Amino acid sequence: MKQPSLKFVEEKYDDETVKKIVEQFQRDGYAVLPDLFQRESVDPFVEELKEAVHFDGLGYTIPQASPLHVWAAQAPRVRQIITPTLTHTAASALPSLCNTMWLLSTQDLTDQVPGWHKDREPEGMPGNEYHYPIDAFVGFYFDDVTDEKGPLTIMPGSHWDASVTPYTDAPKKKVYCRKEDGILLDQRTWHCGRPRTVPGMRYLVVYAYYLVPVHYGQVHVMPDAQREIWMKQQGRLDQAFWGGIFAPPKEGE
Ligand SMILES: O=C(O)CCC(=O)C(=O)O
Ligand SMILES: [Fe+2]
Repeated sequence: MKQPSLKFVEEKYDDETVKKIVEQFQRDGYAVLPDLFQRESVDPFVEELKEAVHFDGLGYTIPQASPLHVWAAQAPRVRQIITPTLTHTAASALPSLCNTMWLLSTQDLTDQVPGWHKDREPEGMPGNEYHYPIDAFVGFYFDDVTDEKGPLTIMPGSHWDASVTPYTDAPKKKVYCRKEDGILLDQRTWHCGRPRTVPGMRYLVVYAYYLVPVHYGQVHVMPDAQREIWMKQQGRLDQAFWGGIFAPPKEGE
């Protein structure tokens, strides 16, 4: 396949913008990441997604081998914002893409639109002091989101204040982004999707990022002996121990 049509804004955010985004992320548990893509390139990309989507009998999917699957994950401004989002010690760790999830729905097929939930539990915040999350997600809707298109809805502050839950009167906030934006989310917040109420597909891809301890510019090659062991592991504990976040490729692949 030719290169996907989606084009990135290459220019990095200035320091003031990074500071504002990180402050909002820490306070509210989310922030819109503006202008990640060149706006006029988004619709042609959505046309390519439309071509790639197929119905597997249960729901809509995009083949994992399609270059479209992970293309948007590399937006330079997303890569820039992940490190200060997850640590104040920028020199010590590099951002890495650790999960990709497509959630495709229509007015009539809403199974992939989640109700209120948290993706992560707070990692111990008894005094409501802030702790960095160990990973963060960025969601792309590739659309100018309105009420009819199903905005992400979140409870600001619920990532650090356990008394803020959907079962209280605490405020719920719909997050509207434009097609060239993404939404950075702390997965410890209470949040939900909303179904689209007009014809067409609700596209959402969620990329999760974490920081890997790659110090002093060195990327290590896995020793052959470790690879041999990793390839043979079945259980998730052993797969993660030997290989990190991803399960090993099957032998021969
Ligand atoms: O559908 C949405 O807008 C939210 C999706 C979501 O909660 C998730 O991917 O964890
Ligand atoms: Fe979620």
